[in-house]
Amino acid sequence: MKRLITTAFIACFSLAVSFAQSGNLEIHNPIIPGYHPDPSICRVGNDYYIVNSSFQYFPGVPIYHSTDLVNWELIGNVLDRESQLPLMNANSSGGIFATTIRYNEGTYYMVTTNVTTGGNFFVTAKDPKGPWSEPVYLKQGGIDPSFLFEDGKCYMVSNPNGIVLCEIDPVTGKQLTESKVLWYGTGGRYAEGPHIYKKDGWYYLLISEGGTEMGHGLTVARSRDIWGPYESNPVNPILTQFRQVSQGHQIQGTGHGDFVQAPDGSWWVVFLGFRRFGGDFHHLGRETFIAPVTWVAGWPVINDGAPIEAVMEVPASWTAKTPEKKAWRQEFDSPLGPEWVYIQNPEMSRYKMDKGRLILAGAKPLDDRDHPTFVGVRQESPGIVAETKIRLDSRSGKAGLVVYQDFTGFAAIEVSGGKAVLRLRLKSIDTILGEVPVKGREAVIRVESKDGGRYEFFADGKPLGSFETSLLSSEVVGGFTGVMLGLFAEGGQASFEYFDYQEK
Ligand code: 6LW
Repeated sequence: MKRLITTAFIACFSLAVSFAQSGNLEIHNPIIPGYHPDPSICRVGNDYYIVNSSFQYFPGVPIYHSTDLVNWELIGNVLDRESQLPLMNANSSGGIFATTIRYNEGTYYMVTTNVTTGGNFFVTAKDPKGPWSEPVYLKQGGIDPSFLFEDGKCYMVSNPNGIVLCEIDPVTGKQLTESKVLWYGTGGRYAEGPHIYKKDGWYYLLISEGGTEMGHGLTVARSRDIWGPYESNPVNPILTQFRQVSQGHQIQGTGHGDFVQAPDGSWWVVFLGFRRFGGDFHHLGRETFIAPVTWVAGWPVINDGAPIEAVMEVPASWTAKTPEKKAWRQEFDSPLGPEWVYIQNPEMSRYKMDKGRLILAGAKPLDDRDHPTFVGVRQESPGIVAETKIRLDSRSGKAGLVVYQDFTGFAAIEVSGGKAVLRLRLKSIDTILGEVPVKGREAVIRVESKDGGRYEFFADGKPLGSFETSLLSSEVVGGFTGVMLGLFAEGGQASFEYFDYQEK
């Protein structure tokens, strides 16, 4: 069971709950913090849904629900069966790339690419909480597929070479027309993440350019005919922090977005961005942000052209409660919730619960890339405390708590016979940063980050070592993901009494 921690912790970190003034919506960006890239959004009635890419993790494609665009609740993972999501031996940042969610006549569609196995496909559901169908594979290649439903037709865009359009059968996936190139973008590298919309007699083609780093951005083109020709917006890009005015902002890399219209007629864009810590480094992955969209002379304008800020008061016809910091304890007496994910497809015989303990049977090392025994959650705030109580149940093997960016970059508190060690594994570096003795193979192990600048590690309250979060950043380790906080076992068997997660 997952219990909210509501007493001592809340007193310590004072969870301010405030209401924005009527007529202004207070947005706290990112709206879905931690590794949640490539957001796609759809609205059905008063309900909004966002999906994100998930790469090598299983289950895949987290799906969030909101009624106010500010508060988002994880309601599941779209791909929760191996038949939908084969990930064996998937490289870090392989697996599931960008996703799109759409709704048409009673059916939800989630379309994406498994870059490891299978390519482009979609799944469908009557209820976004699932169950979702088996995959229907698509012929048109490239990444970042998206659909537009119009007048009984289903159009697909993706980016095999330029942004390409075809019509498909939304039941069988069969391609019904040739693929036609619509646009190559404005000349930025990596024209990708396309979505197509119909508004006021125009087709708008929204894409990302610049690569998903500092120079990322959104550009748009329009046409009266879905097949083109498309004219580029004269003031592209419509979103980027890669300008002089925003060069000092913590938030960078904004791009890869999707538009949505609220019931009151207002328009919004959700997009990815990242927050820098300790210089030009980000370790929490690409996160999901939001900004208002207005239409000027037939073109979308994002946030009035102003930079994206962490807190923005924007005009809206509704207000919303400010999201709270998270603080919870996972007790191991019932199945884990959708926030817990594995690396590649797990062998569930290695993960058992008994008498309130999570029992992990160790397998290959974490850096082996072959479905190690690992289960973890996203680090969703720069300031966190994560703690567990572990008991090594076998004479051999080691197990513990890991801050994991990918299989070439992680730091683990490893408990083995009589000691807890802090091991940093970073590309060609594999080193022990600290060691303390533990009694009887049991220890309380803990990682803290006060403000996103450093990680500090402890065993039974004794310091094991610390280092800058930049060592586990995407700039150093590489990849498309963000830090996960996980429990693991390598060889042997270990059991865990609880897992605490607290945001500062
Ligand atoms: C995604 C592409 C991108 O498919 O990065 O930022 C890729 N944009 O559109 C992986 O997230």
